[in-house]
Amino acid sequence: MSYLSRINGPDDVKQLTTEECGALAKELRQTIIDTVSRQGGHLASNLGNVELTIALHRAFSSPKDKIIFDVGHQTYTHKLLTGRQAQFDTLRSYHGMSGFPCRQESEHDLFDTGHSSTAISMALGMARARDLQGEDYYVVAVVGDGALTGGMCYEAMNDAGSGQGKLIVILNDNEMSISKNVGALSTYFKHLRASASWYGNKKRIRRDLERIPLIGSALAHLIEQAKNMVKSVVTEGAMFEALGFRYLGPFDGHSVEEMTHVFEEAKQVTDMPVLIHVITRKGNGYDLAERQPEKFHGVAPFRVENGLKRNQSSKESAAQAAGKALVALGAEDRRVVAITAAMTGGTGLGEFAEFYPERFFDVGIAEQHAVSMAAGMARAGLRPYFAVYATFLQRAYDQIVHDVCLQNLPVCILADHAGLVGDDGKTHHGVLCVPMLMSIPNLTLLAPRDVQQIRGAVRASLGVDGPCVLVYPKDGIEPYAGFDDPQAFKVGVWQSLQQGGDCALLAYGRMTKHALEAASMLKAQGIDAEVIDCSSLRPMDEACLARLFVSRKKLFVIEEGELIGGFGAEISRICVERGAQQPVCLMGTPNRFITHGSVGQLLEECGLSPAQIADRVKRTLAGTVETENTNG
Ligand SMILES: Cc1ncc(C[n+]2csc(CCOP(=O)(O)OP(=O)(O)O)c2C)c(N)n1
Repeated sequence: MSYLSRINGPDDVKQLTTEECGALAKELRQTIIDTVSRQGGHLASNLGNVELTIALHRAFSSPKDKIIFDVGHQTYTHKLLTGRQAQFDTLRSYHGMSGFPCRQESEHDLFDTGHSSTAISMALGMARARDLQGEDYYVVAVVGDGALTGGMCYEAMNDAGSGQGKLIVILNDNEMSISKNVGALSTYFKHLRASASWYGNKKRIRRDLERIPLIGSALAHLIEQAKNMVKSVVTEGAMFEALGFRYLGPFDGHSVEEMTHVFEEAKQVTDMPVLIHVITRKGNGYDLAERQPEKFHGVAPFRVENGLKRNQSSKESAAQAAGKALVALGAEDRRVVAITAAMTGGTGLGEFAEFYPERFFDVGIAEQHAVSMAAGMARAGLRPYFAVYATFLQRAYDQIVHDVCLQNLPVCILADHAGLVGDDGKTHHGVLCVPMLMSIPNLTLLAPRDVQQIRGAVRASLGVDGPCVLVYPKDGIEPYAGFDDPQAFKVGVWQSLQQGGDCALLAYGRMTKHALEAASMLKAQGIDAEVIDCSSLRPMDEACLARLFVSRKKLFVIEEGELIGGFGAEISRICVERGAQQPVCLMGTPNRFITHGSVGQLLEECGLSPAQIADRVKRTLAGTVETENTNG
């Protein structure tokens, strides 16, 4: 019987000897590799923290003690040790287990998270609530060195450092964010890590001293204490100490014994917060991931023997199309610079970084800073492009409003992963992107329908003398036959892709294709629908709108985004304002957080497949549609 199958919860982990924990770690790694190779997911980070998580569940008593994982992409071992083995093979699938912490799944998950650098704030909040309510438990935040490039961590540490006790921050330092970690802090951590070799020596010396009869143990303890004091106060962890934390480390994050011991030690410090610096190796235990941790950070299903994707696709992704277009723009205009917040590969900026390293900036996981820095660059004469996933852009809302749009600066944001993203689920969908941006003055908002139009829109954005955001989905959509002229993209111009007198379907992004498909289904049923690609969300095509109002055709607005405050809502507002004499029907994502699954399954859940669109149009025109509740 395997050790893992005997673990029904953290109490069972506590029963294991150190050697048994070693065997358990092996089984956990194998389970994670097998499952992720079938389901896709975050591999390298989860292989890196197996022992760390075992030790956490040995030293602390979850759910009484609160363990909060920053981001939450590295919680597979935690899930497997907290009673969720049976569901693990449904990881990230529709109605299956979430790839991130999920409160609905387990009392051991404290927040549903997926965005970085929030754990210390949440932990401090819980610690304060505990103290105020006279309760007694430990609160632990597990934070990566990548996450520690996010400014919120320092806001939280600055706040906690004024004396918050029984708050433990574990810095899981693997030198990697998704790619190599960046900035002055990563250099600082390197210095701290250099003393890890000292720690190895210390263990050996301690072992030797302990062999001395009678006084050996006490002597070793004394020397260790003195060394620890000198070590942390004089050199190591000075930055954390200055923030009011007791710094312990660095320690070997792959030794369950060492970790358990250190965590127990940290529990004794009750009058100030503690930061424990742990060194781990991303991808540990799977050779391919150890050698290419960036490639194996987040993976689609792959073959374990060679690491190759199970479903190879030669299709160009939206990010690749945007990245290539930016490289071309960079060749023509030296003012063009590119910015990423720790997502070079994901946002398609790899080639730009290679071609123009001096014009490429990875600022760390710091979206707010990225936007304000771009404002500075634009103010001083550059044309900055910040490529970012739509969901992470939420964080920089005020910077977009205050630092960019209020100043009317030519900053261009490439908002990738807009709409539904699929298996990463509710923390990662970019369905709030359009509503979030729709109302900001001065902003040009473009939503190209396919990779060809993305190229056209990137090019067109350089001609926009003010703030501009391009939104496009995660998946690349190949140009549709007959509509693939890259020069055709014009700001403020909509394109009628198909004529039809019975009604008009207005769509943007991925939904344009669905509208076309729906229109051909309707045609087969005798309904002629015009299909309009509204890729310029702001400014709108006033001439086209005026024509539609005169025609009195029923309007159907179809968008892969939140209905409230979205493009359709704005069209409705304009209709009311201008006294338009026709009904408007809106289709979009409902006002709730949408689960994980394939994009197709999720679109279906939201009623946005071509067949569902056609059906809704048909029923509406026939007057048989019931009022649909969009707030569910
Ligand atoms: C606000 C935000 N921006 C970007 C990301 C994408 N992201 C997920 S994990 C990650 C790297 C995290 O690195 P680290 O904290 O060191 O954890 P590791 O994966 O190395 O264990 C990034 C950039 C995110 N989750 N949240």
